[in-house]
Amino acid sequence: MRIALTVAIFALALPAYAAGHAVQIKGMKFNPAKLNVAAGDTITFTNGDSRRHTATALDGSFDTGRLASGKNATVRIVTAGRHDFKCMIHPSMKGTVTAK
Ligand SMILES: [Cu+2]
Repeated sequence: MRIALTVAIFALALPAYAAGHAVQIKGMKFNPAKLNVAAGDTITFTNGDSRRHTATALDGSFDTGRLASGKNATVRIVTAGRHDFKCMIHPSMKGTVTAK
């Protein structure tokens, strides 16, 4: 009952058009590393590695902050366009969100 209520409140808080996307961080990679979304959508990054990672947009449009092992963070993509992102701790880890 409590769970159903929480889900209902969460659903009401989101605009009707917003979709949720998921990115797993595993083996020092973002999976998927390239996402196509709509402006207003959310992306949940989950860290499946034992070390800390971030998903940080180079244009400042989103940042998960440091995610410890097993933790996740959800960001909203507000503006259309291409948003390249990387892990601030491991700069070789890269990805791209393209929002229309
Ligand atoms: Cu990293």
